[in-house]
Amino acid sequence: MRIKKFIARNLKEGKALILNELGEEAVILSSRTAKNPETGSEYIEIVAALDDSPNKKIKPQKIDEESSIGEYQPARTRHEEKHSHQLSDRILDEIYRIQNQIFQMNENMKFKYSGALNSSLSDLYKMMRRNEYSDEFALRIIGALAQSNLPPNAEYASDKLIDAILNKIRFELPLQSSDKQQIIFFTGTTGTGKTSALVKIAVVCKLLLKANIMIVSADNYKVAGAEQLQTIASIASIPFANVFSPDDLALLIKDESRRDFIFVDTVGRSQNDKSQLEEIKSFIDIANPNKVYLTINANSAPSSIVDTCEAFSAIGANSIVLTKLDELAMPGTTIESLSKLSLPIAYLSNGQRIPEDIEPADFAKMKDYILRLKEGDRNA
Ligand SMILES: Nc1nc2c(ncn2[C@@H]2O[C@H](COP(=O)(O)OP(=O)(O)OP(=O)(O)O)[C@@H](O)[C@H]2O)c(=O)[nH]1
Ligand SMILES: [Mg+2]
Repeated sequence: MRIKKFIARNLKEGKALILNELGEEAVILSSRTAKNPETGSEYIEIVAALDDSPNKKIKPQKIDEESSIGEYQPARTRHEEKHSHQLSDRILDEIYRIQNQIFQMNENMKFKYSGALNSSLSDLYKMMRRNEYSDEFALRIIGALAQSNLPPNAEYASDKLIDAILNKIRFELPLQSSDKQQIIFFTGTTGTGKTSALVKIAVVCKLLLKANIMIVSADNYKVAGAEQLQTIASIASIPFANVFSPDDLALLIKDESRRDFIFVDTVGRSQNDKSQLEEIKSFIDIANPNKVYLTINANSAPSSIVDTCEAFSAIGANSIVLTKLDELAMPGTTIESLSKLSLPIAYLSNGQRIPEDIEPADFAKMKDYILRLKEGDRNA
């Protein structure tokens, strides 16, 4: 839409100027008479517009010699009323057009590399971006796929994509029987499911491996934390003990040498609190465990997953139990951060039921979660 102001000595001259410059399709938006302060002579100021957008819907009011615009009228004429409605319709049209452009710009920014990819790779790229994979990660995966002479078949390419992502995640076998005593720690940030995972895995070891097991709580910070674990242990007929210091734990491990497994629960600590992490490390160091699991809530922010893994690796964590997968809304970000981690994943926890909602982690089960991601894309 072009909008222009015209100054003329009178209406007739003003309309002639508009007709000359904007043509017959132009409409008058406003007009007013004013006085030149220097000469004292009157002049008329007219604002006119021409809708030259290709998809204009409303036929503008034409300017003709009979129109009464510009002359002072205290009340609005029917002509002006109609004119005003046409104007607001056009302004609305313009707002919709701008909104559409902004949406298009956003889409272009989100999928900024899709134009440079062939159609099947572009579909995959868009699917990853919609599922919150970062541009950098999506392009790395797409680049690897492109080099593998991908056929132009989206279904096949998508399967290859999933494999490429999963190949970046390491998996580890669940606990196995051994003829030696095994000490298993559970560590992680607050509320990520340490105690639940411990009980689930302990019960599975007792039932499936017919192992002689014991549960120990080194979490004496949380009010009723140890009591809660003791209650569950007693329901499952699993011996339970509390330890208050690393030395307590060392003594207990010695006294309980006939146990196949001793599962040790620890207090939830922030990955950012080095001194509190050191305290957990003092228990780990003295016990010399076979496995130190780190529970990671699959719904945590990607940066926190990476930071947590680094901080807990530094105190001895060497394997991951990925929890709360049943609450996962957007797997893209989680899968991407997991593929950056140095630790393997051993178990997947997907609910609160003990012991049902835990399973050994592997390629196929993780693939199920990514397939859900594709489902999300279909609904997007
Ligand atoms: N939906 C869902 N909830 C879970 C899962 N694992 C644990 N929870 C729940 O998460 C909450 C915290 O679990 P806990 O096992 O107490 O977590 P924690 O890490 O021991 O917590 P702190 O000892 O307080 O640090 C409980 O309500 C659990 O039932 C899971 O896989 N899915
Ligand atoms: Mg706990």
